[in-house]
Formats: sequence, C-alpha cells, structure tokens
Amino acid sequence: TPYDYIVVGGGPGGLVAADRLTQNGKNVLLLERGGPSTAETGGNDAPPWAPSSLTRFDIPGEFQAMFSGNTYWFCRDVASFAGCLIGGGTSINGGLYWYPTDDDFSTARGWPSSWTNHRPYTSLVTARLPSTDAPGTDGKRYLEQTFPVIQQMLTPLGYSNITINSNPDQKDHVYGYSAYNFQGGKRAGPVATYFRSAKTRSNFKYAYWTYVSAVQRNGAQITGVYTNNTALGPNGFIPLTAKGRVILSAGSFGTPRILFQSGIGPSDMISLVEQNPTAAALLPPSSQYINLPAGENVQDNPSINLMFTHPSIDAYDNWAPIFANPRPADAAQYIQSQSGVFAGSSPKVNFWTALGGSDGKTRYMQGTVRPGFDSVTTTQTYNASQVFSITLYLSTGITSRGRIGLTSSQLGVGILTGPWFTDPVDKAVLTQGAQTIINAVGNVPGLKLITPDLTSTNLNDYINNYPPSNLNSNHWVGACQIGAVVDANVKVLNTNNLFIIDASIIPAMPTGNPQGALMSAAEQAIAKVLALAGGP
Ligand code: 6FA
Repeated sequence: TPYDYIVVGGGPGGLVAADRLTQNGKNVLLLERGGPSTAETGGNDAPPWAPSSLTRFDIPGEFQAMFSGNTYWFCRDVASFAGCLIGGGTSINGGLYWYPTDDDFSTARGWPSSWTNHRPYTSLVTARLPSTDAPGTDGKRYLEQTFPVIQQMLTPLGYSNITINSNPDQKDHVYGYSAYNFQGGKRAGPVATYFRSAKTRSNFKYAYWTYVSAVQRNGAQITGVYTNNTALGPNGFIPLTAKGRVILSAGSFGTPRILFQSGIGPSDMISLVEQNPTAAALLPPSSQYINLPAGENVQDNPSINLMFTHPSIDAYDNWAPIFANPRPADAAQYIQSQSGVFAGSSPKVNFWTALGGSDGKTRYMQGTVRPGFDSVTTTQTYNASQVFSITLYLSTGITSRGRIGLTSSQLGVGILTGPWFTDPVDKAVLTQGAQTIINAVGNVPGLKLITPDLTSTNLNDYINNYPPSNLNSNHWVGACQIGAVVDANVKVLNTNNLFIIDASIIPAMPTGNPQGALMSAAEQAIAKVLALAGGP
C-alpha cells in the first residue's frame, strides 16, 4: 500500500511528527527498527521484583541499570549509545527534561529567523508533557541528600535556588531540583503522549522491527523506502503516494546513514556505500548523487565527572543492585504506589552558570548531581557509601565540532572526529568552571573531593587525560543541520519530498539536555511541513 507520509524512526522526533500528521488526517506509516519499550507499547521486560506491567523502561529508577547486562536496547551498529526501540533515546535515557530557552532557538545559535518564535511550539509540548521535579505519585522527593550539600557549596558563589522549568531563560548562577519527563511515577516522554494519541487513529499504522536502509529516489523525487520487512511490500519496498513525503527521524547517527545509502552526503561516505554490494544496488546513478555535509559539524556536550564524599550522602549502593536485588522497602513502595526512590532516576540536582572565554564568547556550564553513579579513581581512603558525583557539561556557546559517519563499508556508524575540545577555548572554559566548583568544597564541612585526586594529580592533567569516550554526553546535534543539509522547512536540500525531524537538524548545543528543545523543534518542524504546499 502506498502512504502519504512514511516516518522513519520512532524516537521523539518521529513520534511528534507522526502524531501531528495523523491528527491532520494524513495517512501515515511509522517504521521503527527496534521493538517495544514500556508496557503500553507491548514491552514486558520487567525486573524480577516487579510485575510485567512495570518494565525496566517504565521504572525511572532503573535508568542506571541500562548500561550493563544484555543491553539489546542500544543499536549494535552505532559506536555510541543510541536507543533502538520505540521512543528511541527517550525510552532509555535519564529523563532529564528542560524547557528550552529563547537563546536555544536564536539566530545566534544557527536557526533561521523563521524559527526563533519557539514559544507556541514549546507550549504545545509542555501542555502535553509537563515536567516534574517530584516524580512519584505521593509528590515527595527521595534520596535528596545531595541537595543541601550543593546548596551549601553554591550559595556563597551567588547561586539562587529556583524551580528550573518555571524560569527557562534563567541559566546563570541557578540551581534546583532535577526535572524529568516522568508522569505518575513512570517514564512518560513522547511514548506516553504523542505515540499514545497517534495509535488511536485509523489513519496511523506502525511497524516494529523494520529497518529502513535507503529511500528510493529518482533525482529529486523520493518514491518510497527500502526496508527489511517483506510483510509490508514486495522485497520490503514501501511506495509513497504521488504527492507523498518521507520524514527521516532515525536520530543523529541513523538519519545520516540513510542519506548516505540514498546517495546523499559527502563523497567519501557514498563511496563506502558503493563498496558494499547490497547497499550499492539501492543507490541511484552517480549522476544523481547530492553532495551535502551530512554527519559534519556535529556537537555534543563535553562532560567530566567530579566525585565527592559527604557524611550525609546515601550513595544508594552505587545503583548496582537496582535490577536484581533492590532494597526491599523501596521496591515494595514502588510496586504499591509508584512512589519512592524508584519513581525518579539518578540525577537529583542541576545547576547552570555562564562563563566567559578568552575568545570573548559566553559558554554555559551545566552541573548534574547524582548519589553514587561513576567509578572513583583515587589514592585516598574514602567511604564508598557516601559518594556522589557532579557531572559538569559545557553547553550553549561551545565552539568545538566534530564528524560522525560510516566507519567502513560494513556501514556501521560512529564518531569519525570527536566533537569535544577541538577548540582549546572550550577546554579552558570547562577547566575554569570546574575549578570554581572545586574551590567551593571548603564551603561545606565534611565535604571531600576524591576524583580528581588532587593529592596525586591536578585538574589540568585530569581533564587533559580524560578518555575521549568518557567526554561523550550522548546529546548529539547538528549532523543534518538546518541551513546546511535541510532548509527552513526541514526539507533535504535539492530534494522535492524528503524531510528530517530529529536531533540532527538542531544547529547548536541547547542549554540543557536536549530532548525538551528537540520536541519543541519537532512540533515546529511538522507545522512547517504541513504548511508547505505540494504535499499530500
Ligand atoms: N536527553 C535528555 O534531554 N535528557 C536525558 O536525561 C538524556 N539522557 C540520555 C542518556 O542517558 C543516553 C544513554 C542517551 C543515549 C541519550 C540521552 N539523552 C538525553 C539524549 C536524548 O535521548 C536524544 O537527544 C533524543 O532521544 C534524540 O531523539 P531523536 O528523535 O533525534 O533520535 P533517537 O535516537 O531518540 O530515535 C531514533 C529512532 O529511530 C530510534 O527509535 C531508532 O531505533 C530508530 N531508527 C534508527 N535507524 C533506523 C532505521 N534505519 N530504520 C528504522 N528505524 C530506525
């Protein structure tokens, strides 16, 4: 069957797009390479202590367990963490959720002037998916011992305590409780909102376990998609209606790969596709290749961890027993009422500040505070049950950029040039910000910095020697950025009917973890697609 719109990928970008298209009467097929996640999507992968209706994807407190065991929910052919299941990253991530700032959508950050009025679109998102900083059904916060410690550290530095999402534009010298996209003590995100409403409509179809390798293209005109799902069409090919459109929402790694396999992208990437006989057979003739910088100029927050101990902290056994053998009272409380420690994920406090660089530019630094969490490297003796971490991310204003793309003709994707600290000013600014936080240790009686271990190293060496893969924050943007790969209507340049709606179109790092800004961008993008003449 031909479709008006084929949406490739069921992450936040694809789910917002599919819901709005079906709401507007379009005939939509959503293709997701992975399978179900939360119980309402058909998932049943629950921890041994919970009923199957409370899967590991539903329970916010299982977040730290996403990184060990058989991590089938991550894409095997992406050499960085990427969610390969319905909901994409939002079904496995920490759930930190920030309403975007006006600056996040400014022309200074690379947006076209037609995009700067983001507030109506942000309001659409926040009306359906309000954030919460007290995620359980009882409205109480748990495991919050880090809050007073951070408060004592930051108050003498001039920081104020605010409800962060009530003041989205205030990102200098502020801290507050972490805000999440959870509802009723469970992971919510786009799956429990946009996907849920799309599924009620008869003009919406979706298929799991369906991998899209390329679009079929005759010059500028897309005519369908090539998939591995032969139940959906002969040889897995699914056609578009005459005026139909394809929307790629396969994420920062997945979308560029589909472009390359469709003969769109830098020539070195397309030549790797040509070397793969199966993929080469789907390429258009070389005279129809479209040279665009897909995969280039990406950003991700460079981030480093500082580890501390304080006698008031409960390190929560570093989250190790949460899947197999949690604290019985916490597990029982969660099953009973979706409240308690398991109703939240590991981050508990967040803070931001603006920092000046030697190049005259302002960069923002975000701090995320969690009990336990990361491994400690120290020669000092310390009490492991009192450990907490501060992850410091450099965000809006960073100037470093890198490149992602195919790593070989096997068509795996990964990081070709790391985007962290390619500009030394970024590193100097993050070092300066970290030093300020370290200097504040003395503000809190009993607080001890254990990593970096300043008895055996110094902060500069710690950051200089930081393993590049550990600088990765999984917040990729920019791979198909607006203005360079897509136009202001998110249409791929030099095509008639191919669009992109996912994190790859965002031109520069937002101020906070990106899913809030991305969902606002997706609302705005799909409104522009619907308004664009010539479609179905
Ligand atoms: N962002 C936040 O705002 N807060 C957080 O706490 C946060 N934490 C994390 C985190 O802890 C991890 C481990 C990761 C990986 C990311 C985190 N992020 C966080 C980032 C956030 O999740 C991403 O920015 C966001 O999910 C990006 O949304 P996109 O729509 O751009 O892309 P996704 O990767 O989420 O979804 C793509 C979908 O397409 C997936 O479902 C995938 O299976 C599917 N897909 C990919 N290739 C495909 C293909 N060829 N055919 C069909 N489907 C495909």
